[in-house]
Amino acid sequence: MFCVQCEQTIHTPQGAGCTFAKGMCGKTAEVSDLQDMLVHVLQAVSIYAKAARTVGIVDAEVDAYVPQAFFSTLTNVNFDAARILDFTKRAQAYRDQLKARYEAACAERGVAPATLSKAANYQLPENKAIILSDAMSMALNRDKAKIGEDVLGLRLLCLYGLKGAAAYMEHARVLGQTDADVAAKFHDFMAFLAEDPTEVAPLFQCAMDIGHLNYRIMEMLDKGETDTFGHPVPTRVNMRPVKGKAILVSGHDMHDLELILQQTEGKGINVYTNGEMLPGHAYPAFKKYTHLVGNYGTAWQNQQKEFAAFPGPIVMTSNCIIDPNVGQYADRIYTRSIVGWPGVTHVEGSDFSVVIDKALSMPGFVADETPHYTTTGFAHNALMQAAPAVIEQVKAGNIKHFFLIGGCDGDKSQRSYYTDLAKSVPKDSLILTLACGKYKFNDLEFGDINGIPRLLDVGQCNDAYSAIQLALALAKEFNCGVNDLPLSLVLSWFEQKAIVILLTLLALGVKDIRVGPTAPGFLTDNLIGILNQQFGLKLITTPQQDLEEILAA
Ligand code: FS2
Ligand code: SF4
Repeated sequence: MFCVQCEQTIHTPQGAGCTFAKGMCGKTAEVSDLQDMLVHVLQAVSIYAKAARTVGIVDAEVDAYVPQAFFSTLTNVNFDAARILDFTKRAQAYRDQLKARYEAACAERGVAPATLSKAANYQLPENKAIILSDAMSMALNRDKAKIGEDVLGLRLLCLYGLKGAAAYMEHARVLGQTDADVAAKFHDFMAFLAEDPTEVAPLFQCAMDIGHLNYRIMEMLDKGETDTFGHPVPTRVNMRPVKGKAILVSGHDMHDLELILQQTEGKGINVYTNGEMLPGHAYPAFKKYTHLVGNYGTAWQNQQKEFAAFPGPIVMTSNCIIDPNVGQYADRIYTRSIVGWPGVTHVEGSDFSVVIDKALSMPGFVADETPHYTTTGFAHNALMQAAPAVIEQVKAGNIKHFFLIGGCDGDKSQRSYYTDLAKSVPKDSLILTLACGKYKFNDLEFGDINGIPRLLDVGQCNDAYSAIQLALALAKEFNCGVNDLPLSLVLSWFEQKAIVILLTLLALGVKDIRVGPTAPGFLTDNLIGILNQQFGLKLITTPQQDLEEILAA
């Protein structure tokens, strides 16, 4: 196995990655190799989807399937070898159908089909041992000695960024948002990467193009969420348990949260959000569900302790899942969509009876705890409504700086940096936050500046879109560029959604972003140097040093 896609990978020597029997996340070598195979076959589908478009064939089912199955290869999404293999077989079936349709259309037009690469026509062997042996030759670092670490790093930057974009495409699709042009570009990138590119410039361009594409995808997802559930409104959320039976919903999928709320109504079950579901409380469509009582737990890395203590079933609608056997709750955690853990019940379709029955059979919380609140829901509409007051305070000199401190959480001790930074920013600063990294400080009291809360939780990782909208609006008001604003972005990364958000910000020209807690293992010092030179991208140091530099700039 070779996997270097997340922050917890093995860093010594630089770029080493997880290469033994199991990754640091618990992914087995078998699952990792099968995921490499899945990526390979999905790229073959994309090669044919691209070719098919030249003869007018656009298949919406294929366009949806490729990013959906690709999503299963992100960190902490699917650890189930049997399901990864099923996804691969289905991908091959789609490839074969497209190939047949493409060749028939060419014959009909009297043109010769394009000569496509060997990779496009790979045939999955019947025997699993042979599949695994083939998969080993598809390891992402297979030609590292030939191409060098920088080219490999750039290929991985593109591939991992594209994985993040695929995840957001799937989240958008669930909410009815698809776009054939976006799908076409997505297939183009998959096909490009399947060719094992070796030139630095086109790879850099590809990374930026993926960033631009993801901006459009985040816009689609935002539309899907706000059209379906309304525009988030600032909402106080209780972070302590309430007496009664309980279901916990984690991940990013608001559609699943809605289904669970509908099906539990009147059944005497309280529903709690976890991790990235917290912003769900802010959507108007969920306000009518009084049994959506609060948020339980913090970010993904604490789930083995927190889920073990939760007296009800847990639904993982997307990333991040980690080994449920450690906390002995594998019999009451349920996976959805592309999420998988071997032996854990997977709920297909829209019927959550199995989860509801489990909740009814369990004790739930026996007593209320003293409430403790956090506030979420400062997505773009709420931010725009607050913008005139914010601008007034900026002009009056009461707000001097904006910090965006957000991204993924994780278990490295260096991540206390983000708590310390949030606590140390000057009192005349506003802090915007998003994604699960907010749990490093969203239970703290930051006060307000003349009625404007100093901590503004924008939402999930994909709600970076809202933060970008605010930055654009402020830049317009002050007649300057986004980089001229007193706005500093200090991001924490963990998995591939964060990589694509970083690419999006870079593609939009946002400069001087700080990233931590460590550099991605797949980026060489050389590549970090280039990103620093071109975009001013920096790694975090200490809160004091970074703050001094930011405020002096
Ligand atoms: Fe946090 Fe995990 Fe949001 Fe990431 S719950 S690190 O997948 O996408 O953020
Ligand atoms: Fe290692 Fe991260 Fe890959 Fe898991 S996802 S195998 S921890 S690099």
